[in-house]
Amino acid sequence: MSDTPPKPDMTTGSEPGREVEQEGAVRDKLVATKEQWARDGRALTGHAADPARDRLPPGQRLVTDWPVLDLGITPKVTTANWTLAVDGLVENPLSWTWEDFQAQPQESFVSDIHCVTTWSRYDNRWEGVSARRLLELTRPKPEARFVVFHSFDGYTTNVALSDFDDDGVLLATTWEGQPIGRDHGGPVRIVLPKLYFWKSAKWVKRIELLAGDRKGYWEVRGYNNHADPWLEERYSD
Ligand SMILES: Nc1nc2c(c(=O)[nH]1)N[C@H]1C(S)=C(S)[C@@H](COP(=O)(O)O)O[C@H]1N2
Ligand SMILES: [Mo]
Repeated sequence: MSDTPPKPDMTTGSEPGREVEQEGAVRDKLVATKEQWARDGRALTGHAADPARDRLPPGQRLVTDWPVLDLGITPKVTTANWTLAVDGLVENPLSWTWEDFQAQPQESFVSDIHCVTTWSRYDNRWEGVSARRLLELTRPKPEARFVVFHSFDGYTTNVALSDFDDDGVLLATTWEGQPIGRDHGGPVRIVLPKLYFWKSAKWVKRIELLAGDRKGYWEVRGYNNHADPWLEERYSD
């Protein structure tokens, strides 16, 4: 019943991966507002929708720009200091530099973004390494069922391995043919097109595979563990 895991602290010292300089500070007011939204059930319509019939999930509105949304810390990650660790319950843990990443087959995928703050943006062309390629190389152990993404700003978010091991899931480096900018999580961010965008970790530095689920930054603050926009899985029950 009282499921209160420790709040992730916003330091990166205990995580594998190179330290990078941070710019800015956590926007406490924004965090408090979003925690209030979760308590209020803000933007819930009470209706599910069918992605085969509709394009816009319930309670969403279309935008044509691309808003920047994060905790307020912008890590100074570059292609020179970026590293990625994939560890936990995998047969073949890996540690990549930018060059290692670029040596992998690159795939392209077009998807829509749905943010829990109610904006959606259609037809984003992403390019990068697919989650499936990463899993093929690292080979999750049979008991691995969950994934936690760790980012250079200290952010974390969690998904089921089955949601990571899915079509269109990318470690993305370009958007609309351009390198993803620092504000949007470049040089490498996760894109999970079937889930609300808070699951798509910016500035990813570590992907950890686990047997048991472990909630991330927003998930411990009242946001839904699964986050399917078609089912309006905005908040936890
Ligand atoms: N590392 C990191 N990733 C993050 C966040 C963050 O604060 N830090 N915020 C999440 C949230 S709440 C959203 S809506 C999207 C926003 O991505 P964008 O700024 O590129 O639109 O990033 C997600 N990934
Ligand atoms: Mo968000």
